Amino acid sequence: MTAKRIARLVALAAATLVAATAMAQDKKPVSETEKNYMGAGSSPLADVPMYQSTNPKAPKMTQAEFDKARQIYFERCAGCHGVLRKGATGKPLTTDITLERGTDYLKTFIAYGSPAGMPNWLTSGDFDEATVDLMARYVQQDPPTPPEFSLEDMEKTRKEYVPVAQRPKKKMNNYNINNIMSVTLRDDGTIALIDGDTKEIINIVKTGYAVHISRLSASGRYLYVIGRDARLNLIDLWMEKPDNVAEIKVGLEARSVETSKFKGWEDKIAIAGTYWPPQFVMMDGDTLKPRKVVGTRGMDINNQYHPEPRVAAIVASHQKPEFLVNAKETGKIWMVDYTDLKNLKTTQIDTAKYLHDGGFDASRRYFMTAANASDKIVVIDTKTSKLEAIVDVGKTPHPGRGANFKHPKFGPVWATSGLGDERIDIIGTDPAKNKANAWKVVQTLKGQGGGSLFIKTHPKSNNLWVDTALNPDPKISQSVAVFDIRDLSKEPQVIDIAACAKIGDDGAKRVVQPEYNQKGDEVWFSVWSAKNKQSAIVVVDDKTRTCKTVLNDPRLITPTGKFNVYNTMHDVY
Ligand code: DHE
Repeated sequence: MTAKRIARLVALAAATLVAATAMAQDKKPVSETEKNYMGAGSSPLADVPMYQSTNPKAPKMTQAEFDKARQIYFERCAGCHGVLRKGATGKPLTTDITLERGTDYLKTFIAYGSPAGMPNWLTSGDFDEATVDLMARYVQQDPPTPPEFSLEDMEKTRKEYVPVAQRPKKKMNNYNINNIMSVTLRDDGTIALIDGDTKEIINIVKTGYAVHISRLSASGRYLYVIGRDARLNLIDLWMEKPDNVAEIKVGLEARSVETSKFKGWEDKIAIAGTYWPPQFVMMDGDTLKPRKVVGTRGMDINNQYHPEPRVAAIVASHQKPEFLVNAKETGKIWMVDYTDLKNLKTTQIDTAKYLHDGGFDASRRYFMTAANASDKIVVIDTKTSKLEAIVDVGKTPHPGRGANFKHPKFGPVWATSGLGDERIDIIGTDPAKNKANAWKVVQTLKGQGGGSLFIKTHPKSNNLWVDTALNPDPKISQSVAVFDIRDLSKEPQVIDIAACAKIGDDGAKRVVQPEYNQKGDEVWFSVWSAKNKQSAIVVVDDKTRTCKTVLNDPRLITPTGKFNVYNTMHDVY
């Protein structure tokens, strides 16, 4: 064995030990699946000009090397370590830490990974030796800071394609709007509007880059679509052919959008949250004119300052004129009263880290949201604007908006699946009539495995569908498990949805996100392959659990999320 190799192995052992110790003190290890998910979308910040200070203690890099490393960092690393490298799912990589560790240590860490979840970039074949060296030197430079994005910056990007006065005064088409599906075509920068009754594509609408979610205005007329590049599109479903009527860029990177739902405030206000800058903005619902920006930077639940609390899920309260805004890294949920934007009233509720996705219970009083790094579900009472409970669940819960149903024994419940293990946790949600079961895991089901992103049912259905889209085993990622709500002791049926699509052996064909039609008698699944491969949507008959229709129009490029107008409007899930 060469001296160089011995030195490397010693350094590796040291790195592993440090990582394991840090992990024990800091947070739980992250699985391959979770890592892939967190870094799922390369950050749109890679191409943004940034402020750069120089650190004389850092190893030398040419400008070309720095630019290359910065690109790689935002494509591969920022999702876990954060834009400012303050740490999120991954560890902090600020220069006080990296300069002390030094190039050799960092190279080992980058090359071989750690048990806490750092990928083995060299041995996996993703990086060569030169790239490992480049990245080890890069993380010792001061982190480049992307620009802020003010209300004026937003306003400059705003376009009203069809001014309010020129929009239809009534519905101008014959579509059953309530049953339209807005389908994310992730890598195409578009959404497909699909008529849920006829399964015909109504329009493919240009939107932001790697679109994330669609949400509806309270009336169901307006559809809001947010891209990862923070471009927000407003689509009018009353038009003869529904299309964009307005657009704005609300920041540099984003995932969430929602609209005011409280009585008297229907369709009035839209809100979008950004990952960068860490803030949220409230806008006029029909024109997207920005009215108020609020930063989320500040202390976390442990009273530590965090410069980059990304805004994750946002929901609109049905109890009060308020939005609930998840600040991921601080573990705080902001309740934002939207009645008076000049004299803005906000309440911050300390919960757990890192807040991600969630939805309401069936009564629409309680907001149930995942604190994924803590393996917990946080429950907020939107009537009292207070923390109601924090419930321990399986590893890295990921409910989407979750699934509500009446359990034969425990009454009203809400369920989540997760990324980290096969557990499906069922939580009692009725403190008024079923107090003993409220905010407790009343039953745990065993799904197909980890890598689950979404779980779904419908008030008219007896089925509980669980995807496993990110499970490393293709047999599992291409199929779904379906449980009978009337008897949850029964083994789930496993349905090979990808096989129903009949799109050949090529492509990943990950089956993702069950979504019901309005009636609750069909459930739609995306069969998600890469951009250059055939994807599809499979519609399953909910009663017979058999594949009913396959949508394989070549325009359906990388379909992921699907949002039924009625169910999204009314928080039916
Ligand atoms: Fe999502 C919801 C963030 C990767 C599909 N995703 C959300 C929400 C957040 C979020 C904060 C909740 C929004 C809300 O309710 O207001 N997602 C992130 C990420 O940060 C992450 C981990 C990595 C990234 O870089 O984006 C990520 N998400 C993905 C994917 O890879 C998925 C599977 C495919 C895709 O389209 O990119 C994906 N996320 C979705 C979907 C929803 C979602 C379909 C909405 C589910 C719903 O039923 O409401």
